[in-house]
Amino acid sequence: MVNGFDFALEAELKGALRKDFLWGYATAAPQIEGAWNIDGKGPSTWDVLAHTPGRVLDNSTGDDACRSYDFFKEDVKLMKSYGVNAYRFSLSWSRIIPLGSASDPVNEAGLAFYSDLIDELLAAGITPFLTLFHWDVPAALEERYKSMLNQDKFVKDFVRYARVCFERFGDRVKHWITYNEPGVYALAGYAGGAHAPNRSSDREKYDEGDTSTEPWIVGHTQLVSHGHVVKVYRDEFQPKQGGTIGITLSGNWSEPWDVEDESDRAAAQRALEFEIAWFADPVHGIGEVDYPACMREQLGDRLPTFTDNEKKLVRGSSDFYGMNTYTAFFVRTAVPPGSPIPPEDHKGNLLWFDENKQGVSRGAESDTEWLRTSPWGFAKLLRWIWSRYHKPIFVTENGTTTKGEHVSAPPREDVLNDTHRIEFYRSYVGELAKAVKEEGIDIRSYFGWTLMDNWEWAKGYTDRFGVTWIDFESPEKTRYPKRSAAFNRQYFKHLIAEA
Ligand code: GBH
Repeated sequence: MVNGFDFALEAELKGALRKDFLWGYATAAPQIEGAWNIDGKGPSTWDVLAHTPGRVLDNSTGDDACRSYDFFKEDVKLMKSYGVNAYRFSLSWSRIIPLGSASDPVNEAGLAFYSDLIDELLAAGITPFLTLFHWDVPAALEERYKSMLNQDKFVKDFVRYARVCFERFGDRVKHWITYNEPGVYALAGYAGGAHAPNRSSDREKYDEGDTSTEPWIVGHTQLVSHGHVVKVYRDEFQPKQGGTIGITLSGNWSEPWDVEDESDRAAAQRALEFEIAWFADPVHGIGEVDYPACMREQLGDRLPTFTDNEKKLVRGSSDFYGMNTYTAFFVRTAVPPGSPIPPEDHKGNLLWFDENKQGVSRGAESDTEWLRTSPWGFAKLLRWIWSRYHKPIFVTENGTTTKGEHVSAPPREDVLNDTHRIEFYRSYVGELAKAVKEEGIDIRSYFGWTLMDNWEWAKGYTDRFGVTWIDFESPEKTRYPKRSAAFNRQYFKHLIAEA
């Protein structure tokens, strides 16, 4: 027993993770910073969304969120008390360049905020991982030219923004991520439409957009602009700064509903390829640079093609496989062969189930519809990614909500004793350690999602993913550590090899 936590079952995993394994928590600027219009910050598309009635489930905004802009020093202290050695956070582009474009001025106050945060982290012995883009486009770029729908203009602006960040922070920051989950950004913002910039073919809800084409264009713009940024980093900064750079992809495991059924097995493979290989094949694959064949087959020329130059930019453009994953699903084929698949379909013609044919559940329920505890799927996904791409894996997000945390402050001990979340981390991190120990899969980091309850995008404050409970009613957004924070501290101490 270590501080009340028992690792008897994990005894054989002691020291399984490399001694320089990086672990900590991940966050995103719009979800925690607040200060949405302070010190010169320009509005982002998420600020526009939040200030449009009816777009956020609880009608909240991220105007204040956790006020991490004001309390970042407290947050670093909190992380230190949690025993982490790394922190992944995103930069708000419109805090750094309020109007966003390559010819717009930078905002020194915004740069100073991130510079101070980086210094504070380093002084605490915490390695910063910076994400350049976690979904918040400067609103001015959306207004001027529809941002990612205009690849040429967007590439120039994104490259210049990245360059400013490398110039100002690259002396101290050695871990860069260009995009967080380009696929989720493209689908939630341009297919489903619930995320910024709220584009979709669904005219009952959204004024503009075309679900059948725009997500694929936006995905392509992200891949190509990522490639350009990586080239700039490698040519101009990496030689002297010596850091690493890559892209983080989202992806959950998909399992056939009936493993005996060929059509279900094909569905599961399509699910993985539409969700993951969409980006991972062009970046990490071998052979001809293109999107997966099953996507081409279903989407035809609605899926962009890569020019020769784009192929060169994109292939090999990530030093590692950045992996965000949460859960697993059972899947079947929706429309049978021979019948037309609707042009709005963007997931590979699938149906989803919580139980398989034998009635086995995908896992324990969380407080979030789509999310169940499915460590078995994580174990399979790690192996699928490793065998298909063979790149060092950085797990950059993984975590859960848990029922019963919507209480008023101060939260009682039993609310803070988040056993469901502890079991989530115990099982997923245990699978990660097993994959390293038993199969030699090269895994180098683990970031829990997330440091503290936050503004969960279009779900507002209704999803609490944190290892810290936040009193959103209090002016100072009081932080209360949950027991999972203490659990992870002890667990990683057990799992990481001693220096
Ligand atoms: C991550 O995305 C984000 O990077 C992070 O900012 C966010 O806070 C975290 O997840 C928790 O949600 O409603 O059935 O259509 C994870 C990928 C993709 C998961 C979209 C939820 C919606 C499923 N997300 N998905 S559904």
